[in-house]
Amino acid sequence: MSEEKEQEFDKGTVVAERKPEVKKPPMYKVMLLNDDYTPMDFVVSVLKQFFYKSMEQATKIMLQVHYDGAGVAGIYTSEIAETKVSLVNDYARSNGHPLMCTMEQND
Ligand code: TYC
Repeated sequence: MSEEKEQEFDKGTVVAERKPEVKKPPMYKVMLLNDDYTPMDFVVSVLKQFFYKSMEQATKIMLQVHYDGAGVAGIYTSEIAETKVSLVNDYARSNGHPLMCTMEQND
């Protein structure tokens, strides 16, 4: 029975609230790490192609990684995050760049 239906049957009786039956899945930050060799425009193209960032957003994230050492490309469920990490690392390697993409749980 839906929660709405149950409330109708309760007819104004005060009932304890139930905890939600579905839990949010753990989420993972997909990170890009800085290095001294990958060209900036390659990193920007990765952020556009794999993380659907605009030119502006991609440039901002790339510069954050360049100056701070790491930055968040996106936040996803485990399977999607794992897939992004593999695709980006394979793409960087097949283009001869050492760019590293990793994931870490977002709390
Ligand atoms: N530091 C690189 C350079 O100066 C640029 C760069 C940015 C590399 C972000 C990796 O994830 C990265 N060419």
